[in-house]
Amino acid sequence: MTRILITRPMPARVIEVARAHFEVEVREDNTPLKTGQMKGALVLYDGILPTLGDMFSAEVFAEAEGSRCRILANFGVGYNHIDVAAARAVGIAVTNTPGAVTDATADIALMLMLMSARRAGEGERLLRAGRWMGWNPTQMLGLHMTGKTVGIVGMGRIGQAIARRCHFGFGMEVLYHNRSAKPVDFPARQVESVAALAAAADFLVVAVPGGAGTRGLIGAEVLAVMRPSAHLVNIARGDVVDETALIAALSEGRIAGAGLDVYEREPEVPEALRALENVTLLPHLGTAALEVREAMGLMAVANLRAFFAGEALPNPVE
Ligand code: 8YV
Repeated sequence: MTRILITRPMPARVIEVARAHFEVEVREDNTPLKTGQMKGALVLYDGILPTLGDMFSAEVFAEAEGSRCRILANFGVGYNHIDVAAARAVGIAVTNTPGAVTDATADIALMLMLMSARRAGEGERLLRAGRWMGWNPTQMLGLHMTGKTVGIVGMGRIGQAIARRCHFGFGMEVLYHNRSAKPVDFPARQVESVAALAAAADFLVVAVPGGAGTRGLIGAEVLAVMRPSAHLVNIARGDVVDETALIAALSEGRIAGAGLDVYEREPEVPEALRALENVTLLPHLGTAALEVREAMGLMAVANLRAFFAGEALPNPVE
C-alpha cells in the first residue's frame, strides 16, 4: 500500500479522506520537520504532505536519488520552503494548493488594510487598557479607505481577488505591478515599476510569491517613495519586505501604518516591530478557517491521488 506522511495534525476530514486512499501516518507535532526527519521521510514514504516551515532544502534532497518518496504535495499555495529544482533533480514532483487559499487570503488583506487605516488594533489596545476617555469628534482619526487608491504588487489569483474587493466593495482605484498585463473585468491599471506603484498608492499591498526572486522587493527605496499617509500590507511572505527598513519607516512616521500577516523569521517578530502602535500584526492567519484548511488538505490529497493513479497532476509546481 502507498505510504503517505502528513507532517502536521490536520482537520479530521482531510485525514479521513487521505486514509480512504493511502496508508497514512500523521505526525502529531506542530513543529516544522528537522533536516534529519525530512531525509528519513524521503526514504520511508511514497509521498509526503508537508507545509509551511518544512524546509525541504537542496541539502535534504542531496542523497535522495532513488529514494522511496516520489511526490511532495504541499499544503498551501506558497512553496518557497521547498527547493523545487532540487526535488525535480532527484525525480520528486511538487504540487501546491492554489485556488483553495485565494479568497481567505484576500479577505485577510482587506482586514489588514482596514485595521491599519482605521487604527483598529491601537483602539482595541487603548480600550482594553482602560485608557478610553470617551468619544470625541477628533478621537483616533485614521485614513478613510473608500475611494482611495490601492497598489497591488503581484496580480496573480490573490492579487486579483484583493483588487476585486477594493474595486467593487470600496470603490477604490486599482493600480498594480506585475510582469505581464492581467486582463480583468473591472478597471485596473498596470504600473511599470514597484517604486512608481508605491508612490501612487494609498495602500500598497504585497501579493507576490516568496523566494529568491522577490526577497527584499519592498526595501528602503520603495518605502521612501510611499506617501506619509500611506499603508503597507503584506499577506504574501515575510522576506518580500525588508523588516528592518519597514521598522525604520514606521517609527520615523515616514509611512502611516502597516498591516502584516507574515514575517521574515516566523514565528519571531522583532521586539522593535511589536513595540510600534502604527502596525497591525497577525500570526499568519491568511487561511485560518476550518473550511479553507479542509479545502487545502483535500486539494493536496487530490494531487497525491492523481499522482499515484498515473494521472496528470491537478496542481503541479514548475
Ligand atoms: C497557509 C499560506 O495556511 O497557502 C499559503 O501559502 O501562506 C497560508 O495561508 C500556510 O502558509 C500553509 O501553507
